[in-house]
Amino acid sequence: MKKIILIGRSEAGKTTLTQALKGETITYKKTQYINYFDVIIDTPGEYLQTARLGSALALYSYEADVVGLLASSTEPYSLYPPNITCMVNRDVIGIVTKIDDEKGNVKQAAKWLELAGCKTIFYVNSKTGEGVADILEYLREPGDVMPWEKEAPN
Ligand SMILES: Nc1nc2c(ncn2[C@@H]2O[C@H](COP(=O)(O)OP(=O)(O)O)[C@@H](O)[C@H]2O)c(=O)[nH]1
Ligand SMILES: [Mg+2]
Repeated sequence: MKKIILIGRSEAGKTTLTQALKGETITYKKTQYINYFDVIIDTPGEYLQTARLGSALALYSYEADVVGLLASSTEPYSLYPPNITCMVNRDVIGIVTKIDDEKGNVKQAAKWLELAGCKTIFYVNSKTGEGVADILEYLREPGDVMPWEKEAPN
């Protein structure tokens, strides 16, 4: 699996998504599976909340194959400057979290991630695991067997 680093403000849902991706349990086509991939680097939100976001991103992204920029549906404004992705020598994907929140605005969060430069955007509810399998598929490399593809034990 490719390794992803998660960036986002405090409360964006990085740690919860990390748990969901590491797969305490993940939901795929309505069935739950346990996942054992160790594919994630969780970061403190403070990186995003400083003026030096660009250099922090550039530095830490070297540890990973993919950078995931998070925006939750409930964020009041975006902390991402336009086209921040050009600072990073890695693939950058956008991840909208808390898509289940009634007070959230999923479209607005996705727009902010697009403005930041994300070409691909994923949508997740880390609490139920909805959408999490799509990110794992994106991180998949040739030869990787996904948890839901393993044969059921007899
Ligand atoms: N409803 C809902 N709540 C979420 C989701 N992801 C995270 N949360 C909640 O949002 C809060 C902050 O999440 P956390 O993962 O600690 O954010 P972090 O600061 O970015 O690591 C916690 O109370 C989580 O339970 C989600 O997809 N849906
Ligand atoms: Mg956290």
